[in-house]
Amino acid sequence: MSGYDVIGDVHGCGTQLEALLHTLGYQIGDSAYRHPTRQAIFVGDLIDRGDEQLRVLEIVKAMVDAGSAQIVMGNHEFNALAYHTEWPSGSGKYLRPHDDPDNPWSAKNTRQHAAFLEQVQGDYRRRYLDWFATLPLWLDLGGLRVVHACWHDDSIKLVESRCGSSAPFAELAHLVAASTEDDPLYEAVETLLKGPEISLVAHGQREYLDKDGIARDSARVQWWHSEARTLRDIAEMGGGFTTSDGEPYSPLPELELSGTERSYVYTAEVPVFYGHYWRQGSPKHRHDWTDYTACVDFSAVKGGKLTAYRWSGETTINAENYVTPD
Ligand SMILES: [Mn+2]
Repeated sequence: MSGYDVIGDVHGCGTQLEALLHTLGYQIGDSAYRHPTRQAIFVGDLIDRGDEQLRVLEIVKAMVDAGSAQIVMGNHEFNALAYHTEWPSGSGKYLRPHDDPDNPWSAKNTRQHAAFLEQVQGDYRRRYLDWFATLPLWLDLGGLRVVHACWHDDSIKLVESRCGSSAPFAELAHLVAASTEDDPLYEAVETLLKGPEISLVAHGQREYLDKDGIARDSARVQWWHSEARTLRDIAEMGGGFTTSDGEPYSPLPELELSGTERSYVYTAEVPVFYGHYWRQGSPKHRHDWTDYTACVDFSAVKGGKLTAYRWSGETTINAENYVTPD
């Protein structure tokens, strides 16, 4: 093996996936795409939104089964598992609520999952849900690391000590715990699959309106900025520059972070690749990568390009190694 091609969130974009695999030099064999000397790694979120989800699942599972790819779980694979798991058994309730008139999130969860429900049915659905349950939450391959949203040592240690595995959801009890808000496993899995957030209100700041006009009291943590030391450095507010009262949002203060907040900042000197963050435009902007972190999600299903990072043993990220389809 001469290296790995880390492929961003596919979100059901089958045509783009095949174009990218061709650009990277993968060829279809009897059962799966392969490269003579390299292996693909998927960062999760194969499903959600796009209209070729079944095709994408067929391509990627065949590659994983053939040993020509590896994959980590994304938040949408996790959500699908929870959506389709009835708990307690026989209750008509699900770990991710739906068809539940008493639960205000019920209809939203079904709307978000509609494309999968429509496209992946019957035996196929069972087959791919069973496969999702086997996916690891992270991969540590020595010279590089891969996770869907955030590499966080404390969360990884918690999953390992609690579940004894990086792929905990073949056991139903772990899926139940990870769907229970006050369980520490819930927090750890949220951090790895959705990324950490920081409370602005707890730091004396006001709520802000995000790009969809929704009032928010917390911001995304820019865990990839190894130099981040203060609230201003670390908080990412998704285009929110107005308070929830419609006033301009003043710059965040340079407040010190707590120990837990600081623990999210990635300071290891091992390249880590992640998706999840819906980056826009060219992958070569410095915002999207640092010496040791590289985002590979460039919004394939929202008009961006499905993107890979071609890693060949380098010890620091080189933005020239991002690849998009020809
Ligand atoms: Mn995601």
